Order: sequence, then C-alpha cells, then structure tokens
Amino acid sequence: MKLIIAIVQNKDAGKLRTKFVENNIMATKLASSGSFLKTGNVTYLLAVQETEVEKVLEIIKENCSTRKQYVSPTSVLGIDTNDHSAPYEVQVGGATVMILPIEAFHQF
Ligand code: 2BA
Repeated sequence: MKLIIAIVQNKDAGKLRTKFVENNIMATKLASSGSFLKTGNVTYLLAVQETEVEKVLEIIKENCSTRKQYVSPTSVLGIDTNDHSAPYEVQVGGATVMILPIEAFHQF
C-alpha cells in the first residue's frame, strides 16, 4: 500500500472530495496552511493499493488548477517594515503530492 499526501488549494478541495467519493476512494481531509503564503490550504491523506495510485494522481491532476496570487514582501517576511515594495506574483498549484510506502495498515 501507499500513502498519498496531496496538498491542494481550498478552491479545489470540494470538487476533489466529490471525485474521490464518486470513485470510491477513501480520503481524510486536514486543514493546513502554507508556510510561504500563510493562507489556508487542504491536505488529503489517502491510503491506497499500489494499483490505485495512478488513478488517484489522474483525478488530482484533472481537478486542481494553477492559480496566480499576489503577495506583498512584507506579508511573506511577517514583519512590519517601512518597505512598501510592490506586490509580486507567485504561481500556486495545481497540487503538491507526496507518495510514501505504508509499512502496516490497521483499522481496529
Ligand atoms: P505555500 O508555502 O503557502 O506556498 C505557496 C506558493 O508560493 C507555492 O506554490 C510556490 O509557488 C510559492 N513559494 C513557496 N515558497 C516560495 C519561496 N521561498 N520563494 C518564492 N515562491 C515561493 P506551490 O509550490 O504550488 O505550493 C503550494 C503549497 O504546497 C505550499 O503553500 C505548501 O503548503 C505546500 N508545499 C509545497 N511544496 C512543499 C514541500 N516541498 N513540502 C511541504 N509542503 C509543500
């Protein structure tokens, strides 16, 4: 079995959840936030058979969009400065995905 950790944007999380349910894929949703933008995102944990990994990746790819966001240097640094540099653009997403081996899986 594999553990898929998928960090997705809040805007994609609901649609993705619906697709997981439609495809009979079990997932746990955690509220999370990125260290850079400090805004909320969603982390899904999915324990799946190896044969299901590609299918899950396809569903994530199809339902998570790339978006542009503007950030001010002050908010990223988290300090109040007199530096009023112009906001700049960062591209976020579609999804950040990690796949790990599962040594054991129990449900008691
Ligand atoms: P954040 O840390 O809030 O990052 C949001 C977006 O800001 C990133 O999008 C990236 O485009 C940009 N970014 C991050 N760090 C940067 C930096 N030092 N300089 C310039 N731009 C930077 P994504 O790469 O799509 O990441 C979306 C979210 O996925 C991240 O939110 C974070 O929560 C998670 N993530 C990304 N890479 C990760 C990693 N290697 N380990 C753990 N979580 C990760």
